[in-house]
This record gives sequence, C-alpha cells and structure tokens, in this order.
Amino acid sequence: DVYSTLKSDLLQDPSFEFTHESRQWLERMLDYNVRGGERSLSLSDISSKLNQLTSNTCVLFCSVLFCSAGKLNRGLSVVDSYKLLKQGKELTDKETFLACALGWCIEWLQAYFLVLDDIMDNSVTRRGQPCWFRQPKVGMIAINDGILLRNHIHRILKKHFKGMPYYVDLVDLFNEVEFQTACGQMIDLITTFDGEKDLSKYSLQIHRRIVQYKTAYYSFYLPVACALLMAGENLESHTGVKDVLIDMGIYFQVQDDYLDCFADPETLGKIGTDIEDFKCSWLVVKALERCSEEQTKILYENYGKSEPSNVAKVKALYKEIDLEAVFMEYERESYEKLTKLIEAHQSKEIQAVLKSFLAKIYKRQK
Ligand code: GPP
Ligand code: MG
Ligand code: MG
Ligand code: MG
Repeated sequence: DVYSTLKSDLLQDPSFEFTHESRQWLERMLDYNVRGGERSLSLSDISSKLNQLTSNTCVLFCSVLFCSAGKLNRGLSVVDSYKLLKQGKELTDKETFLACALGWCIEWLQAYFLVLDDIMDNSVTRRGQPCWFRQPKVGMIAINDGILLRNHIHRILKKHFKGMPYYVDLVDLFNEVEFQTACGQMIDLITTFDGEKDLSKYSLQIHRRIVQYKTAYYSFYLPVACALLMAGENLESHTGVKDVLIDMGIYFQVQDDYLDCFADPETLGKIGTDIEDFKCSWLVVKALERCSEEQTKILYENYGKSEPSNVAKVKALYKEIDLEAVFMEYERESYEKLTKLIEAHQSKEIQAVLKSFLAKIYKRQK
C-alpha cells in the first residue's frame, strides 16, 4: 500500500507536466526496478492468470512471481528496527507509514544502484528478469532512469519528512551513504580496469575496502540509521552499532561473491559475471592464497575472459581447491564473531535489531 501511495505521488509530481506517455514510462520503470517485475501485477491480474493455468503450471507461475521480486530486506529492516527500538509498543498509523516510506527510500536507492551497476558490470539478468538496460526500447535510457530513481528519494523525503526535526539529518544521511557507495563502486571498477589485468594486486585488504564502501554502508548501516533517526536518536552516539553493521555488510558481500559463482542462477535471480569481469572477488583472493604454482598459472590464463571455456576452467579450479569448504568455514567464523560483537553491546533493543539482521542473512541462498 505504501509503495502504491509513493508511486502515485511521483506520477502526479506537480513539478513536472506529465504526458500519458511519460507517466506510463515512469510507472513501468518503477514496477520493473523498485518492485522487481511480475510482483507488481495487481491481485486481480494474478488471479485471472492463475485461473487459466493447470495446477503444475500454477506452481511454476507462483515461483516465477516469487523469484522475480526483490527480497526487500533493506526496506523491511527499517520497519523491523524501528519496532524493536520502540520496545514492542504498538506503532501509530503515521509511524508505520513513515517507517515504510523510509524503507521504500532504501529500496529506491537500491534500484538506482542496480540499474547502473548492471550496465557497468555488463550483467544479463536481475531478480529473474533481464536487466533493465537490456529491455527493448530501454538501452541507455536506463542511465537517466537511474538518475530519476535517485531524485525520487529526495522527492519522497521532502513530501513526507520535511516538517520532522530529523529531516536535515535524514537528507544528510542519504547523501553521505550514496557518496560512500559511489566511492566503493569507483574502487571496484578501477581495480578491475586499471591497465593490464594483473591478479597479483588483488588481496583481502583491497577486497575489504571495496565491499565496505560499495555494499556495507547502504545495505546495513543505512536501514538502522534511518530507524535510529526516526526514534529521535543521535547517530554520533551509536558508532559501535555502525562498526558491527559494517562487518555484517562485509560478510554479506562475501556471500554475494560466493553466490555469484556457486549459486543456481534460477534461485539467485541473476547470472554471475565476476569471473568474466575480472572482479576482485573474495573467491579469487582466496584462490590466490591457496593455489599451487601450476594452478596459479591456470588462474592467470583464464580469469577475466568472457569465453565460456575460460570461465569453466576457473570454476573447475575453484572446485579443485575446495573453495566451497573455505567459504563454509568463513561463514561459520563470521557468524560466531558477529554474535560475540552483538552480545557485547549494552542495549538489549539494539542487540535485538542486530541479531534479527544477522538471522536474515546467515546461510542465505539468494
Ligand atoms: C554490489 O556489487 C554493489 C552495488 C550494487 C553498488 C553499486 C553502486 C553504484 C554507485 C552504481 P555487485 O556488482 O557485486 O552486485 P551484483 O552482484 O548484485 O551485481
Ligand atoms: Mg558491481
Ligand atoms: Mg554487479
Ligand atoms: Mg556480485
């Protein structure tokens, strides 16, 4: 419901004279990228489709609906965190609306990043559907759509939060986090494309720096920071929380790197491109640590090439040195470390927020 309200506000924005065509474009673009494809069908569309199907195809159709939607983890975390910070007190309708609206602002931010990231990474699918720029009639218009998605965040904030005492802090928070993410994306890209393809420059330290900036701030710190501001807290007095969230974000991106190679693209909703793109992925860093001289040679010869035969050789090598087991061990250790850090925190409410976050991502498959 909140998504529909926000979308309809944006489609009636008085600062622009919409035509039928431009309104239609925007609506399709939002449903495709913010909601993620088929899930944006109305309930009556869905039930009329289901009526036409046999039971097997019905199950298939439902799983397609499920796969093509975003998980909304980041957005829902704002609402969950705010509830926990309110210590289980019933939220008013207004508070619920505002927490959901902030959650959607993060989903808008994510849509903006993904539309552009997919162009930069030359990706094929996202959330079980073709990347937006690969849609016929879209192409590089997707760049401007990304810019619009970015602007929508501030239109939503202005419309619904302008009178709030924390409005300036909220705007500043979104700007700071966007800046940090763009810097992370910059180092992800320049590490990959800087001159000769040279694997010897890749290390765990460089990987950590990239993922801290490109993923952790907007995916983990931002939702909790939004909830804290709404609850009237000062962000400066919560630096300990920030540190745990950044570590959690790093663990989350290591999972993303692992899934890029090892997950079933049907489940993941996207086809991995890290090997072809010569990315400084956690997997290649770990492989470099563990390879014999012979195996290192294979990695150097095949990493960063788009031919399927080269990619297959890298994947076979990853299996040979059992990177899956290395990842499982990393996952177990990270979970333990993060749990200890969380339990060291003095506030029980904040502990609950952080634990619910960790539970959502531990051993995720998509
Ligand atoms: C995830 O990297 C990082 C982002 C989506 C941030 C993009 C930032 C911009 C300023 C555009 P990734 O490429 O590993 O994600 P995925 O695997 O989902 O493509
Ligand atoms: Mg990327
Ligand atoms: Mg990408
Ligand atoms: Mg990735």
